[in-house]
Amino acid sequence: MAKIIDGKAVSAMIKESVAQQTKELVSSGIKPKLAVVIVGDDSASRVYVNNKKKACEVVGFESVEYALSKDTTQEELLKLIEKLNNDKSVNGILCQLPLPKQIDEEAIITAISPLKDVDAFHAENVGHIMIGNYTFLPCTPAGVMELLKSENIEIEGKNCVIIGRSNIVGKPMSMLLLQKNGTVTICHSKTKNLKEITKSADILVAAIGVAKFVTADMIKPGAVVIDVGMNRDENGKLCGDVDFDDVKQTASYITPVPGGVGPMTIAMLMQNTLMAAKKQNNIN
Ligand code: L34
Repeated sequence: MAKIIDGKAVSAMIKESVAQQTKELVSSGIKPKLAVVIVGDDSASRVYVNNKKKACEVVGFESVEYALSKDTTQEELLKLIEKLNNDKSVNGILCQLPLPKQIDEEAIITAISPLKDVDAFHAENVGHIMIGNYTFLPCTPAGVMELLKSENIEIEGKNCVIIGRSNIVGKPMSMLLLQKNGTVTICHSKTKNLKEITKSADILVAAIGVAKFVTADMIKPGAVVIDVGMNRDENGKLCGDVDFDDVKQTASYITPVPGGVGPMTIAMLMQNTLMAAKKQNNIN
């Protein structure tokens, strides 16, 4: 039976450390500020954005929300981004994805100043991640790395298999695991013999977006299973990409949904925003 990795607890510890450092910054007159942009009325995005604003409050940041209607044009959004880029009081800009169809996500990500890009989605920051000299960590993959660290799970020389190749999770996740000397395989919808590959994984990261996709027969006994998915099951209940009850019998460690990777994404966003505020004020 797998040990459940408590993402809520690890996230609380990271936020505590951010809160401590924030106190010091505030006492020298600097209060980190995150601008959160949400376009449209996606209910999941609303929940995540609310969690982010709550976290800002917990760690002592200021946060400001820009909630735009679903018919917002790309030009209007670009104008807002430009305003936030030029606003010296704003340290971090987060534009919650997905965006409505009329807006080109790539164009928006590119418009955000790399210095305020606390998601680390801008090509410049992605490039830094690829080279290995990064300031901003991609929040979700960095959160996964923290979960592994919290249980002293070794990565070096391990077979690390990621299902999913998104720019937000799969691709940057592969870079962070590689940085720690894992042997990394990325699987996706065109992968042949998926089960054969996942069965070779010592560490399996599921970032597919299909409820309960990963079942026990796809797992090597004793594997570490990290669930990045955020779906609703047939009863409308929140669930991950991993069939938790099934896989927990076979894995050595497993992350739950909710309470696993989700809270970590938010903790790492807090860390990035703190970092942005420090950098912009020439502090270490
Ligand atoms: N720009 N867009 C941008 N940055 C991001 O880092 C994200 N992501 C993903 C979607 N779009 C984004 C998030 O914030 C996913 N994501 C995210 C953040 C938080 C949570 C889940 C996804 C979260 O708080 N999950 C809770 C449960 C939430 C619920 O009750 O619905 C959990 O315990 O997993």
